[in-house]
Amino acid sequence: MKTILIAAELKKKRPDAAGESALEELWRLAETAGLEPVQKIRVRLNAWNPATLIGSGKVEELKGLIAELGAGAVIFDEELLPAQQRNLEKALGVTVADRPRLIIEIFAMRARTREGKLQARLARFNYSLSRLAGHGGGMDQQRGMIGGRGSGEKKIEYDKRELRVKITELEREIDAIRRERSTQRGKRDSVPMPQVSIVGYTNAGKSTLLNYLTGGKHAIYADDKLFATLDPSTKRVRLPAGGWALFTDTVGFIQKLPHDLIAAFRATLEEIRYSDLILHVHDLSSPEAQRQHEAVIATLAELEVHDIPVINVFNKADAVKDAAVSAWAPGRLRPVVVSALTGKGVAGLLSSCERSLSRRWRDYELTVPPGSKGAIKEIYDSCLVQKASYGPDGVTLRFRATPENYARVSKRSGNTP
Ligand SMILES: Nc1nc2c(ncn2[C@@H]2O[C@H](COP(=O)(O)OP(=O)(O)OP(=O)(O)O)[C@@H](O)[C@H]2O)c(=O)[nH]1
Ligand SMILES: [Mg+2]
Repeated sequence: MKTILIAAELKKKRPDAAGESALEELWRLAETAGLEPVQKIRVRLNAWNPATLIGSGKVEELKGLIAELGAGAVIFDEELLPAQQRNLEKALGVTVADRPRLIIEIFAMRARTREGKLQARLARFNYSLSRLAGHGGGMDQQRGMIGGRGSGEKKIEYDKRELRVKITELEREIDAIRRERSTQRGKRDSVPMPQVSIVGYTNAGKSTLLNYLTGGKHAIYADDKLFATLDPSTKRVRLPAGGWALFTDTVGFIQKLPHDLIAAFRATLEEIRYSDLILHVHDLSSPEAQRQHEAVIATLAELEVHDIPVINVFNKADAVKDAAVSAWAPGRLRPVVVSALTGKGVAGLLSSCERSLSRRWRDYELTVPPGSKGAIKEIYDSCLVQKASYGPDGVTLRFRATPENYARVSKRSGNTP
């Protein structure tokens, strides 16, 4: 469907590159959603119009453009109030949507696992419900839009009830899956390895990086598309000095990520809070790297991720000249520059990960009596073995581990910690 993209801003705001880049991103989002963007326009307004956002004059111009281009949809970069969306649809005679709606549709299209699909549906229903309930104005706004009370209002009440029932059902289903996952996490924790979360703006190269780290063994889907990954995947990665860590690749962030989506995907995203280390992957080749960095920081704050060490990974180094590396605030961010595509810098990145994770490690020594093969394997899996010597009492291992891991393996090998 031919689609016109529109970004509106107030005249009193100085025009900057942000508006243009938001439109370009919206273009890619529209393509990802299977639409055919044909034109992007920026309009500058004296004030926001409560009924149509852009005012009647601009609406008329837009109508002309729609006819001229044969467009079937208009998408706004700004979030539209429910009334504005309906008024615009009525005035323009084509589908009108906004950025949050588009992102929610993409999530619904691209989710693969059952949990991902349910979460995307939940986001969609919540979005629809908030549209029905109206923003702030409540029912009054609805009346204004529909032009009176009566059957329209009853229909809305009915739809709202239906939606609430569906939302409750979905939440229950998601909750069941979540409990299942926390049991899995429990199992994982029984051989606790350090957990590393890979986060970053969509298309930064998170999945490509995890693929490289696992030697391409698991072939996580990576693509030059927005939101290529919706369902998290966790892989075991060997650290340079030995020992393992679990790396989780997850859904990418974007500017103005809709709240309904964050709420619906909260369970998935909250896993980040359990990690020992965060790798924040940046696309160094993007002129928007700084804005993207800020969008990611804002989303992490919204997810209440605090106090976890972060390594700022500047990816796609192969695609830029050196100068770009120092283009913005690198000192403060202490970036580790890599190319996930060629593998350049990745070994150094792993060493940085190990250094960061090892802050909680201590030196231990343990003698495992003969016949406890399981215990030895567990020590090798979850600790950093430095020396093993064989004697009459069994194997004496010198290793580094977190205090929790030491307590566990020493119990397992029949020692009292
Ligand atoms: N030149 C270059 N391209 C890269 C590099 N890393 C990733 N890419 C490309 O960037 C695109 C996005 O990579 P992904 O790994 O899918 O990115 P992602 O961060 O997982 O993206 P989402 O899952 O959509 O959030 C793909 O086309 C990759 O081939 C790199 O180091 N250099
Ligand atoms: Mg990905």
